[in-house]
Amino acid sequence: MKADEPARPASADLSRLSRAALDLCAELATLTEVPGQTTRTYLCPSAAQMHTRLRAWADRLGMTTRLDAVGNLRSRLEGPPGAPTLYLGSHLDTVPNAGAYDGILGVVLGYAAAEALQAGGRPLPFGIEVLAFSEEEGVRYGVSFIGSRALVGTADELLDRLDREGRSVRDAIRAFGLDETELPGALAEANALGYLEVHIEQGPVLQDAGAAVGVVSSIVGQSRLTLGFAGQAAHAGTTPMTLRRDPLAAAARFMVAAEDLARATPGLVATVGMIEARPGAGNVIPGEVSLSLDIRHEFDAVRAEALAALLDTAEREAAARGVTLAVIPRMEESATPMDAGLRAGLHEAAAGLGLAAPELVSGAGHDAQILAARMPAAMLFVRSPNALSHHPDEMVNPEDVDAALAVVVRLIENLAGGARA
Ligand code: HGY
Ligand code: MN
Ligand code: MN
Repeated sequence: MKADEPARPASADLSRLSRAALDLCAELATLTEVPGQTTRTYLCPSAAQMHTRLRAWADRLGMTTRLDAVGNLRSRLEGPPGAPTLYLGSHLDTVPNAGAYDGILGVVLGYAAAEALQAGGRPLPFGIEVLAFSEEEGVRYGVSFIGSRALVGTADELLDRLDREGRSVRDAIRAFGLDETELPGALAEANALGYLEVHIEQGPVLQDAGAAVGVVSSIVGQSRLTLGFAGQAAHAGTTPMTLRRDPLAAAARFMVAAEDLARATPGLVATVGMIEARPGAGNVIPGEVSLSLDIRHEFDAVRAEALAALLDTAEREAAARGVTLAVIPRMEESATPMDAGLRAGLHEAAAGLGLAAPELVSGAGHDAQILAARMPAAMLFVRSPNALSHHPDEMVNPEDVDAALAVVVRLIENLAGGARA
């Protein structure tokens, strides 16, 4: 081993650690607020069970662990005094009826990387902090990234958001035994070395490319809104078609237009994931309809133009039926390029391991696009063999997770070697 070559843990150790991480993902998937499926929303009771299991790994490594004001679990290996921190991690919340890897794989691989680096024997010239973000999916409050936004100082504007039961983010924080006035203490360091997130790809690109891992070039921008169509509830049998003010008919035309536009616009995706018609009886023309719109594209201008066109369509279809339209913006995130230096570091580490690591745009949103506002941020994707996610059949190949851990550890050792004082 050359003198300046950083010590590297044997690949057998890395494989043992990555399998332990996978076993932990399988165990954590049973921690849920809905028996029989994996569902964990913001600060639900199972989040506390997650914290207990993750703390056990951190404690074994001698890491110092805390819960910050929004419920992010944060475990640190201290570096030399005054040294910057490299943040690793992802989110521990899930969508309803989720798989076992979205988010949490990046958290447990953060602990596995910390253990591998410790085993390398030589102290790092920077600190390591493993982050388990409390909320990324936006399920409970309709807004994503409550966890990571606390690290960049924008979570305070979410404190009054209400969930379906009328409880605010502030209520949820206090009910969990936390204190929102301590939000300033959640800020990430100003001179952080960076943020590195390992995450399943959740799509078909790496599988089609035959690659175990991929380097994210940028993360798409996304807009999430609620559209409320209001007409006149009436008798389904006695109300002639010409006298109806049917919001569901207007909403249906809008949904078809959204699919048509997305199919016709390269790289655009538009999704209506939730729809509710009230009063919700088969023999009653609905009075009100609310639906969600999630629209995304790699380029913000394309997304903005498509959104404007779709809102025009919604207005037109509503007006044609004497229906009113209310548009409630829920979330807006710009497309975010990943840090060129860390991307190059990931490519160098992968090449050093003989791995192809194609670059790809992330169609999913990630905490890395929030952290990028305050530090260099990068993501390493792990192949999704069946291209399925946000579904219980989400899967990974264990040997791909081995590869991902090896790339992350090698990158960090290279950063240490280059950054060694
Ligand atoms: O919806 C997403 O893009 C991610 O899963 N939060
Ligand atoms: Mn997700
Ligand atoms: Mn995710």
